[in-house]
Amino acid sequence: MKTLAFVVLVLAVLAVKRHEFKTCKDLGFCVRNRALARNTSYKISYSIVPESVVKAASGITFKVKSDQESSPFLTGEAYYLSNNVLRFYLNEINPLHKRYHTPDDLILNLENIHRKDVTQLTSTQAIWAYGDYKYILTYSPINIQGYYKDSLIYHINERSLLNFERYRTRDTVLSHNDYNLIDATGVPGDYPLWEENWRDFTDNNPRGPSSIGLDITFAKTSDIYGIPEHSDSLSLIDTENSEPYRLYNLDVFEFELNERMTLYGNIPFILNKNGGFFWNNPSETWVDIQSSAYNGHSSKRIHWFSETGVLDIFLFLEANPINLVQTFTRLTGPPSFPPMFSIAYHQCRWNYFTQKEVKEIEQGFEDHDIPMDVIWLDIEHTPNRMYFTWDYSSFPEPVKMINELAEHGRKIVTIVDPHMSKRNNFQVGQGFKDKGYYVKNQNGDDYEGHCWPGTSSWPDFMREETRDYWASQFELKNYKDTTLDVFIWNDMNEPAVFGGPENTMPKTNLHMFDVEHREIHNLYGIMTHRATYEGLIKRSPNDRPFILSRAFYAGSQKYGAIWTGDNMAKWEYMEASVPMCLGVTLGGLSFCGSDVGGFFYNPSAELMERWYQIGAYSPFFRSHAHIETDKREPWVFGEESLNRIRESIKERYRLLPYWYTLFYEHAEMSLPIMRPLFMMYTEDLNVSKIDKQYFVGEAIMVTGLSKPSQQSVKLYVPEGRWFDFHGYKEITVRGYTDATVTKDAVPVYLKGGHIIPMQNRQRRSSALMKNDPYSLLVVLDSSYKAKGTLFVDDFKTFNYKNGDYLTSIFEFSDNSLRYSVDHPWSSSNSIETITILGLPNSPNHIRLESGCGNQDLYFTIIDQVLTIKMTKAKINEPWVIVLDF
Ligand code: MIG
Repeated sequence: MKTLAFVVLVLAVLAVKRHEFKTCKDLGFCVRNRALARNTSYKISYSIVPESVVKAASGITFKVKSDQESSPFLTGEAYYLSNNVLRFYLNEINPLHKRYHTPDDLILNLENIHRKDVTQLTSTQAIWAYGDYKYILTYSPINIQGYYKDSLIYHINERSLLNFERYRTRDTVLSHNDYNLIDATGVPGDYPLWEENWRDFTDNNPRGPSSIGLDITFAKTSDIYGIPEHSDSLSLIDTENSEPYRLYNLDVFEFELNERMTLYGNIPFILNKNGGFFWNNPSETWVDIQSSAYNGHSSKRIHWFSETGVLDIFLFLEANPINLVQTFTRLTGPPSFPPMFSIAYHQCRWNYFTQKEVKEIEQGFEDHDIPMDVIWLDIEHTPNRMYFTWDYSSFPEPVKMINELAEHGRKIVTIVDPHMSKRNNFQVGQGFKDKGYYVKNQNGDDYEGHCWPGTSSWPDFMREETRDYWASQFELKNYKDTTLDVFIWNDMNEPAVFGGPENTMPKTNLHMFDVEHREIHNLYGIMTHRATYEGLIKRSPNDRPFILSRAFYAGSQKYGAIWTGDNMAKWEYMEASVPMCLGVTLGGLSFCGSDVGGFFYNPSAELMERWYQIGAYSPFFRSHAHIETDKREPWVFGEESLNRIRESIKERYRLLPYWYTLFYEHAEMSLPIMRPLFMMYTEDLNVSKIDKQYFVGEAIMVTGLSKPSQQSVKLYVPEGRWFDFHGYKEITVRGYTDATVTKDAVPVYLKGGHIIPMQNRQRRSSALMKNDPYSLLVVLDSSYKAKGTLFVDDFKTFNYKNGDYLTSIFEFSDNSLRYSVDHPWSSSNSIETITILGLPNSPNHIRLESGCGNQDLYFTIIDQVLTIKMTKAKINEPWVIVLDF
């Protein structure tokens, strides 16, 4: 096996190698910004110069000075956006080096968003007040308060931690008067301003200190959420006595749980129930959290600081957390609308080594009657990890293999990592080199590092021409022996570099000729993802891409899915997969999943079953395993396990119409798919910390498990009417309860008031369900009402944007079920079964009041579950069914 050398090296350890990663004390900017916050005798004070305030472009521009200096050193801008967001920006007036500011079109979507004028401008304040939203920017000392319905939601720079370190020459010492500082470089302490040495690495930091920091206090707040990705609780914890939360995309090998350590992707967005804050800075960032009283109420004091860049913040105010996430998702989106196959079940392993093995795996799914949409090929399908090419000794006829899968509606995903082999027979790599598109080292030469192919270089995805060139590699004429049934996986795009500082590239590397890697690090992953997305669009403009990425940043939802990286086949990791994806969802990225089964180590049969049961309720549903683990396809654990795993996968397929409608609403309206309970029950204080239990959309509430042999689980049943999805029994308890758990399923509860569209025929892949009839599961609330929607299109193209789709609305009230077509489309699918839960008693008779031709309705009532069979109802024709009692 060609990978053996690496694998042995890599698997020799059992836990995260802490010493391979920096802590706050290893970084000068972290030490001094934190010291500033802790040592309250040191003060920085900045003010807006009142005479400098100018109304411009529907906002204001101004200059900012330190109280220790006579002339301003910062230029600023603030404006209100029509989505009720306030943007506030500060940069140096005359920096010694240009400071990196992420171009808006790289991350943001400002389409249909316009600026709204400042509503009041005085010599001391600028005020924006629109309806329920009000922002007050006070000039001296500079601070901003955000109000929703006249209640203070947050206060920015309340603690005067605003710190803006200007670029300077080495001999510059910023004078200060006792404890009154110009910036945090004046805080006494043992930290470097220029070169930083850590282990064997030297960061010679040639441009010197340039960090920025700011605090925000969330008033009347006992829980605060966001800043994914961390392997910790969803409600963020206080960090006063530990490390702050770190946001610096890294390949953290064998990451541990309950940690504020950084992981593969980061989204600098934080929120409570009414307020959100986006720190738009892609350099290394840390966040400290402290609970303390403010104006006599519990509050959360948050301190942000980044290594460099400009200060560009977005303030959000909304009626509830769903709207906050929605506005943030839209501002950094919109999310891509994934093709149907990609929300079905994926079978992956490092590695399926040969064409023959792929065939056998598919046959296994056929033989065991398990639906499956995609088989994945990890790095071993390439010769010497030269991506975009096939190892023909093991995959002699890739197109034949792909086409045979496609006959059953199935797809292939191949891995394409950003590290490009330097072997001289690798044409794609040679192309990047010849064109000068690689990231440079600080001397301006192509940066070379070590990764899977051996010596490698990394495309500079910050450059548009590099992204274009990368994108063109996916065209069928370039990516040989692929077809339109091939989709892509971008791994290692933090970027991961073997043996590099913290397993990534040096901060002194250069992008776009003069931008240090330090300035853009957290953008590298999303730009890889973007270039690949553009590649699939270039390959076939009307087909919706699917791309899985490991690294991410704010806005990654535009390009596809992410997963939580290299977890372990342990119960705790399965349990943690829920809060981890919930956190990512709060950052706008709903298309999240964990490696089902756990990446490292071998899961027991029971763990595998449980992971399938919960994985079937995560937006991205893929089984994956490390190269050294035992085989673990659904049938290797014996008959009983096979039956349970098959059933959980089939459950996912039955619910695909519901999932697909949710993904459509995610794409079109930026609504989150997975939802923590605090989002759904903003008034219920019991739910603020619940993060092992969550909603899929509004109708389904799932509870994860954490232990083997679990026969019951403590869960919380909020207000509402509830039914068990497995068996349809009504749940009558409320509040915390010990729910019985069988081996066959995790608790899945249906919330009264919703109608869930399903497809109940059993097929081998989602594509083959295209013409299948639909079913409606009507779950009545206590006033015997329910409603739902269904979205249907061709499952794969952008034609829906031109109106080629159907949406229907179904509503049960007054003993009638009304099916209406909201947006018609030529579809021949029918509705076959209607199941109604929660009727007060049994109807005597059921009749069709209008629509769908003459037909008899057959119905049965078993255990208070009413089932109606229809024979001629089409999904594109309205009808009404009446129940007579
Ligand atoms: O250094 O491509 O997280 O899913 O199987 C390991 C091999 C590289 C890490 C990914 C994992 C993938 C593996 N990759």
